[in-house]
Order: sequence, then C-alpha cells, then structure tokens
Amino acid sequence: MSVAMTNCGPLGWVSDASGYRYAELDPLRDAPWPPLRDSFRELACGAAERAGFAGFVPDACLVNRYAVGARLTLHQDKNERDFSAPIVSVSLGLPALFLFGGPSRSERPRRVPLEHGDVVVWGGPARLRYHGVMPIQDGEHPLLGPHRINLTFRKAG
Ligand code: MD6
Ligand code: FE
Repeated sequence: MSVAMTNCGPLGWVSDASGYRYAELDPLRDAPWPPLRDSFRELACGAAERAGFAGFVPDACLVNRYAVGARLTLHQDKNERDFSAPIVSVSLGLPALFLFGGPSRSERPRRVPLEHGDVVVWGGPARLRYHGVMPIQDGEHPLLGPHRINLTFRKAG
C-alpha cells in the first residue's frame, strides 16, 4: 500500500529527516537526478501550450509509483516558487480516480477517472486546488503490471 517516489530534472522533491523540499541532489545517492529527457520535456511543454500555458519550462519531474491499494490524501501543491506556471500530470499503468477539489479542503471533490496515457494540465485559477488519488484498485496493466505511475512536471525553482 505504498507510493515510491523519485525524480528527474534539475530539481527533485525529497522528504527526509530535515523535512520536505526541492533539492538538486538525490539524498539516497548524493548525486544529481537523472536529466529530464527531451521527449519528456516536449510532451510537457506541448501539453501546457495546448492548454494555454505557452512558455512553460519545467525544472522538475516528480515520479510517483503506486502499488495496488496506495492512495494520495487531499493536498495542495504549494512548494513551488511560481504559481503562474502550471503542473503537467501524466498517468501511466493502472487507472485511478483522481479527486479534484476546491480551494479549501472542506469542498467535496469531484472524481475524475484517469487512464494510461491521460495528461492533465493544472494551472491558472485551479493551480492551488486541493486534490488527491483514491486507493488504486487491484489489476494488472500490460506494461506496468500491478502499478500506476504518475509524472508531474513542475517549475519548482
Ligand atoms: C497523482 N498527482 O496523480 C498525483 N498534483 O498521482 C498530483 O498530486 C498532482 O496530478 C498537482 C497537479 C497535478 C497532479
Ligand atoms: Fe499534487
């Protein structure tokens, strides 16, 4: 019932004994994160542009891998420096029900099904909305087996 996390790109989201932050080094390896591949950058920038956010330049790609049963509680993404930049979210593997809430935690979220290959661009007035992921249902994806992987491209620094 766990979410495994890593990153690529100049900055990565880390949680360790000293808290949560964006960092240039992977604390597990004491080394930079793998580069953001051109194909990833082109996918993210192209999606952002089509959604009305031309000029998006991501400097972080957070990679979350969900096992069956794993979930993400309602949260806001507010540790990035510039909220005018959107977040581009790519879903792979097992499907998920994404919880799309309002500006306060108390607002009842909508449930949006996300499948392998879906891309969501999250910006403008929606940028600070609460959101989460319902527990991943049991299944077997042809490419990713019993997992869901979500990539979020961000302008963090
Ligand atoms: C996920 N995504 O879909 C988790 N945050 O697994 C997020 O928390 C998220 O998809 C901000 C913007 C888009 C997202
Ligand atoms: Fe989030």
